[in-house]
Order: sequence, then C-alpha cells, then structure tokens
Amino acid sequence: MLRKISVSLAGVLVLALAACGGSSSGGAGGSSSAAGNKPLVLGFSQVGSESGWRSANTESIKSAAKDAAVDLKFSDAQQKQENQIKALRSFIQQKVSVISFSPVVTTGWDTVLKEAKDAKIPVILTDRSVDSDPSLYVTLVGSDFTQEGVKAGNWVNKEFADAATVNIAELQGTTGSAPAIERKKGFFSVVTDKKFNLIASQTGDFTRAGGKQVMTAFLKAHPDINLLFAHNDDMALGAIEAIEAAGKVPGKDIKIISIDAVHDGMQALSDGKINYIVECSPLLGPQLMDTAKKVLAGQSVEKWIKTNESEFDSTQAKTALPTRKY
Ligand code: GYE
Repeated sequence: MLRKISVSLAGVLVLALAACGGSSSGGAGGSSSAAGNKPLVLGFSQVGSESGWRSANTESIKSAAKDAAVDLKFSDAQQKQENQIKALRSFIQQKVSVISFSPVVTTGWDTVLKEAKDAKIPVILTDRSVDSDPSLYVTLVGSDFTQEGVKAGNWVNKEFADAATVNIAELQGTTGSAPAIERKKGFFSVVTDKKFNLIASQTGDFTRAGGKQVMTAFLKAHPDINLLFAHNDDMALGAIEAIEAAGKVPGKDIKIISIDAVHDGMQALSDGKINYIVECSPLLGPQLMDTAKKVLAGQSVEKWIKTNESEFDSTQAKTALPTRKY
C-alpha cells in the first residue's frame, strides 16, 4: 500500500516537472522568455503563391523564423494590395515588434507605412521595393532586378551577335511590381540595337497559367517570334507548353531567356527548352531574421541589403541541379 502511494506520488512529480518544462520552453524563443525577454514577433505579409520562386521564399522565411526563435505571424495576400494593406494594419493593431512585407506593387503604400511609423513599428521590405519616401521603412532585403535585366540583355546581345533581325516577345511580371518594371528597364537598357524588334509584350502575372495563355495569343498573332524574354521561370514554363502546342520547338525555333532559376526552370534549361536563366535567390529568410534582430537591438543596417546571384546556361544547370535547394 505504502509503496503504491509513493509510486503514484513520483508519477505526479514527473508530470508536474514535465508541465513546468513545457511552459518555459514552449513556443518560439522559450528559453529567452524564461529569461524575461519576449520573443521577437514578426508580422510578415507575403505577396501570394504565384510561382515556384514564391513557394521557396515562403518556405525560407518560415524555416528561418523557426531557427531564429522568431514568433512569425504569416499572412498570404493572394497577389492583392488591399489584402496586404489589411494585413499590415492588423499587425499594427497586434503591436508586433517588426513588420515585413514583399509589396505586390511599388505604389500606394504611403498611408499605411506612416501608420506603422506612428506606432513606432519598424518596417523591413523583403524582395520587392516601394516608391515611397525611404524614411518610411528601415531597409530592403532583396535582389537588384535592374541588374538581372541587364544580365539577361547581355546574353541576348551575345547570342544574337550575328543575326540580322530578331523579333522579341516579352512576358512581363505583375503590372506595377518592382521586378516587372526593373527587369524590363535593365533588359532594354542594353538590348538597344536596331535589329531588335519588340513585337509583343504583355503581363502573364508571374504565373505559369498566365505565361501559357499570353504566349498562345502571341503565337497566333505573330508566327515569326525568334526570342522570348520571360520575367520569370514560371511564365517561361507556361510559354513552353504553348510553343509545343503550336508545333514549334522551344529553345530552338524560339530561344527563351528567363529569370529566377527555380528547380523546374533549371530542369527545362538542362533539357534545352530554356536557353539561359539569370538567378534571383528566394532564400531571404535568414537575412530577414538577422536584420529584424539588429533593427530591434538598435543597430544600424544598410538601406539595401542585396542578394548575391549568378547566371546559368544549360551545362551549368546540369551541374547545379543535383544540389539545388529549390
Ligand atoms: O521573380 C517571381 C515571383 O518578386 C523576385 O516574384 C520576385 C518575383 C519572382 O513571383 O517568380
């Protein structure tokens, strides 16, 4: 009888200890909350899930938050600015420590950014920039899209060095977004020779379905396209389906250059269906967590924390594919 009681007492003790341990280490940043520091709460408004790039970016942000013991409030705007503005306002109401977002378009942010500033919540832009007064955000963690366009254009100049005329079709990213504006600008700042004719240019909204639909229409109206410049891999992949459906050979009858270097794009490049890809890295999570911590600690950070990126032809894609993370 006595033995029975002591055994069950021990059981209660074990349970009680486990419960204690659970509460002090539970949740993000458990050990720091035990020490009295609240975990950093990051409100993040994502553009949507329009592309392979975006999925990899979301995954990078979520896993980096976990690794850094950051309490992430993640919201998906489904490519709508009004949803992003709503999410930002809700983060302000919740008094998060830091707000970050990847702005779907460059314009229309002044009011909500001022609201965040008034609430003394620092804002870090990820991936895409805005055209607001730079004092309304702390920094931008992301790529140089103009430079990506320039790299794409430099390849085109080399590839078509001996051609007499080149008819170009362009699949633009989301209208009004920083990558669509800047990639176009960079590309046509170097693709300037008179032999280049831009015969078709329209948005495919960075999606595979958009790329396929717009390219199908392009092919009907213009049987003489020599080159497709797609602002991202997903639209190029959609366009490949349209080109094949029209009985043409992507990568041969129509050369294709795109930007991102996500897994499926790299596969098409290694198969010879895309001819060249300029890399844009979606793995911004660790840099974002790092920057958020620095900003909260009062340390100064660069106004633009740029991402390092490379470029790939078919041979380089074959080498890179097996170890590619996204
Ligand atoms: O290139 C595209 C995505 O903003 C850099 O958005 C990003 C772009 C990326 O949908 O695939």
